[in-house]
Amino acid sequence: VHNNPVVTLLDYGAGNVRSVRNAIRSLGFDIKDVQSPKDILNAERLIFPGVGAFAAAMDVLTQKGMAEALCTYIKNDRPFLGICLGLQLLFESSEENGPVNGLGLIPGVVGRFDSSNGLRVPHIGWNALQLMKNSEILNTIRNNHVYFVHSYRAMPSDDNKDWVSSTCNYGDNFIASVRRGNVHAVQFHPEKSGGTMLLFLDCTSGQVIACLDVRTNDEGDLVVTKGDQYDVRENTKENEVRNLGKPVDLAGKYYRDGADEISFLNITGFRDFPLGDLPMLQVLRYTSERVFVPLTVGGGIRDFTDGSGRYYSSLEVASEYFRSGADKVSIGSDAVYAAEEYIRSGVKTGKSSIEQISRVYGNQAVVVSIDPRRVFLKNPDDVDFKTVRVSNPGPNGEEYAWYQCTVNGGREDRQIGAYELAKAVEELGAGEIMLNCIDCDGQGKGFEIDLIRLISDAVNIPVIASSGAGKVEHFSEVFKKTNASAALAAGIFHREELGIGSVKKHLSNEGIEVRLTPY
Ligand code: 1PR
Repeated sequence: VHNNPVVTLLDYGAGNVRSVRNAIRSLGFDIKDVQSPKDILNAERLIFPGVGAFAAAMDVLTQKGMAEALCTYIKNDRPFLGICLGLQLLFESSEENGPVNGLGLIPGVVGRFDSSNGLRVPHIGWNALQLMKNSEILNTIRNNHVYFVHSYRAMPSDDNKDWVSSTCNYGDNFIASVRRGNVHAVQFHPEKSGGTMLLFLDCTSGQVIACLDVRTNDEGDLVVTKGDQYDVRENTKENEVRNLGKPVDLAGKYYRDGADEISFLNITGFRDFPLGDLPMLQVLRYTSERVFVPLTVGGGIRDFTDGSGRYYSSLEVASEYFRSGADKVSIGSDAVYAAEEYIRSGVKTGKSSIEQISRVYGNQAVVVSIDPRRVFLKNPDDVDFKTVRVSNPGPNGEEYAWYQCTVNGGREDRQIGAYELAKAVEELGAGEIMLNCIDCDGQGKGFEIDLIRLISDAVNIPVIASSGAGKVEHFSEVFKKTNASAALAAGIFHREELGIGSVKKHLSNEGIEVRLTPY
């Protein structure tokens, strides 16, 4: 019998470590899960992919007696790799919901990035490392470009300079990795950094995201579909759901083509209970086995009572998505209700899906998907919502517009604008905004620049521009004219009118930094 070498994995159950598991397996290791402190002490090599919030992780580690075992293991210079929060926990304390004490192995306090001068937080994206000392694990990363997603970071100082093996610049120079003897920890996500097979040529400021709208067709098969202003049915007598392919296959193709992230939207999630929708969970499981860039999933994230009266919180729904392989969840309708309630009462109840999920999994795991419709106005004072002077006047010469939010896949209008919603959800703890526009969806005429500029200037969290891409120039336009961090498209990729590679090549030629892949 051939036994694979074993990696011991410390997974305390607070989030998605599926991609770490898959990456470990793809390198030919078997995984042994830590059940007790003894498993830590006996590990031959230990990987600790920290997920969730600092305080919650420390609580679990302390309660289970694992904090002490970890300290002993690390002090004995046993082979160790901490990832993300698995790096932060090694420090003395964190300001995240704190101060909260950490394991205290490395001098320093983990603090939040300072967003007061316009820096977007969380820091999400591919960035270059500045190597400070030799660390074999960094040598496997070509051109030093790696994927980060975090709001908190530790800073290099005289006290911890023995540890720091690389730094990265985002607003300030923070610790990207540490190394002492056999102990390694990284703030970035090696399991999401394309593996060693990807050639990173430059650092990103424009990310390209492929979006897969998924739903069950009339035959009961889960298909990737695509709307025309959100109408996904064909214009035929049968009126069938447009079918553009299989979700797992397409996600794999887009990953190989160089997508920086893949989004799945379960577009009928607002009416079907997603935990009843096992195929979607299966899609995530399969995809995360072969796609090593971040996966976002949305649709139906809200509190729910099923047919038998069993209540599920939105947190439970999201947890199931994370366990199945999602890195982030995207909330549509429920974010609108939460924002309306927050604006009305001025009170953060802590109970909304955004607050619950970000508290446990961190802000960077919570995306809010906005589905606005443009409403032209003759006079900006006609509404109480934020308006813009439009670049292209409306059908009756209107020079202004506001962007009205909708719920249930655009089926119901609400009395809240995209601007008001974006500000409110940022305050409630959303870490990113996926900004669609129903008018532009599927039209191929370009992104709604006025809207994207309005929102990307209004918030400090990253904004993904979505809806309307039809040619490569639309991508460069949105990065040049707005502060969007990423551009998302669906139809043109599904219909193979444009490849992700050619979009990135164009962006690069236009002087916009992208992560290029060797394919
Ligand atoms: O409300 O939390 O259950 O979430 C539902 C999610 O499903 C929301 O994120 C909402 O945007 C999405 N959704 C609902 N109905 C539709 C539909 O099309 N009928 N799809 C829908 C939204 C829009 C974009 C699309 C871009 C780019 N899809 O994601 O991919 O517009 O398209 P293009 O490049 O072809 O122009 P909840």
